[in-house]
Amino acid sequence: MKRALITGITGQDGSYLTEYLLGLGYEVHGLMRQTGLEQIKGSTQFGAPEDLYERCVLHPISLDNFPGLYRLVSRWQFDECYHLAAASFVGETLADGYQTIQTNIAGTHYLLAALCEFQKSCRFYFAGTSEMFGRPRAAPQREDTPFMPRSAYGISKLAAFHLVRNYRESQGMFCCSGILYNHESPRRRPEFVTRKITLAAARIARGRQDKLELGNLDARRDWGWAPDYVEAMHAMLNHTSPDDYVVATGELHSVREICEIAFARAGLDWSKHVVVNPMFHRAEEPIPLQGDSTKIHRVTSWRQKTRFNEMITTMVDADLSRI
Ligand code: F7E
Repeated sequence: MKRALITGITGQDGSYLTEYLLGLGYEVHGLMRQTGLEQIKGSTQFGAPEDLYERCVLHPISLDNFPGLYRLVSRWQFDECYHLAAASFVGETLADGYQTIQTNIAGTHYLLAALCEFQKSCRFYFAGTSEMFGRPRAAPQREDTPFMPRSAYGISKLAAFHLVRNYRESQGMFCCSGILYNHESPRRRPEFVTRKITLAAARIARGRQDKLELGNLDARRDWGWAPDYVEAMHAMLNHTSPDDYVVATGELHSVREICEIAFARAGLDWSKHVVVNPMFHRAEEPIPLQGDSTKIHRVTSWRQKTRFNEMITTMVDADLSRI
């Protein structure tokens, strides 16, 4: 039986990856903060099966606890480590980004250093992001497109991405980074725009809310389905050699399209409820964040299975059934 360690196990991706690996017969271990029990309650509230974490071994160690990480990897041998934990909100300003930069860079370094010391053969996945491209010079972006991050989050993820690559090249470790574009699900936290919209559409349909305030309705992103994307993480670690891969749909859609689909699914006319509030407006990139996943398609059998419309309607249905 293979044993995997997942950091950020209670997040959206962590919960889907846990289900996927348990289904493949893995023994799953998860890292969580000391406040983890509350987190677990929070994540089941967002739709993970109630008993999911009872089927795992949980370790209440935060990423900044270097001695704790050392003790963990000196006691347990892992075949695969999925490093998903991160501060992940892009809208945060640079001036407020100290914690994000500290956690995302140092946490990755601590984990890699501990694995390198005690179990160099453990395969390591790092959750990179399209935000490393930030304001790209070309679209669609591929693995060789120059990085130009423009948020504390993107900058910290890019520094960690380079750390991961260096451990691969200088230590010979099996380290992969996924450069994942936006990926969504009913377990997405409501501060992200897809879930903000599907939750509001459901609440409005149930008479719990009247208006939804959004930023730029013309903002476009390459949105995929989170359960599909965790399978890409596993595919990378189970390939014969380590590498970095863009994981995206290659399709662009706008915030307005999400509103149209989500509100129609809830039986509503979006234009009667959505209002623009400049407070949520972010500078748009003149060239869109749109990924080219040719490489992972060529190298592994991974394919995206769920399309945009189905993703949004599934999210609305989940929110309607919860309210
Ligand atoms: O924004 C626009 C906003 O906050 C998507 C994270 O997982 O994906 C995610 O980051 C778009 C942006 O996600 C609102 O300006 C308009 O253009 O859902 P989001 P994100 O910032 O793209 C990347 C790949 C990650 O790695 C991140 O961790 O929607 N938008 N109006 C809005 N966004 C929000 N949040 N709220 C609005 O009212």
